[in-house]
Amino acid sequence: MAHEEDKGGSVMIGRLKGRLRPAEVGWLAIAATALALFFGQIVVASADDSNVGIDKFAFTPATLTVKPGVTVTFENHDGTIHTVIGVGGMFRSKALDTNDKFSVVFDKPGEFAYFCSLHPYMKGKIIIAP
Ligand SMILES: [Cu+2]
Repeated sequence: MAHEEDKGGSVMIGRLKGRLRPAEVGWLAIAATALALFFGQIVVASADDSNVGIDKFAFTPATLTVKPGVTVTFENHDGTIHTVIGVGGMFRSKALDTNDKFSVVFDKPGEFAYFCSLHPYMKGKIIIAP
């Protein structure tokens, strides 16, 4: 049966098959699939996700502009508890301890100001622009 399949293939494939053992061909296929998945995930991540760090009592970046439908994740890098509270009650995190995360999906265009309820001078803004 294997010989019948070889007849249908091109000369190049025939040569490759001659040089590589079936196990090697299998590993090549797995490696190619892994690479495709890896790069696919990177592209998806940059299109759909964005991050705001909380560093030294400041939201970084203080103003973030993203497209509608993007998930914005806030992550507290400080050794102090912070919160992320949307002005007007649009969203509200729990108390975020060190390395805690809080995500918001912004579906509609607009500007969304937020602050930390424990340190009200900590302010930021998410701009959703199509
Ligand atoms: Cu704070």
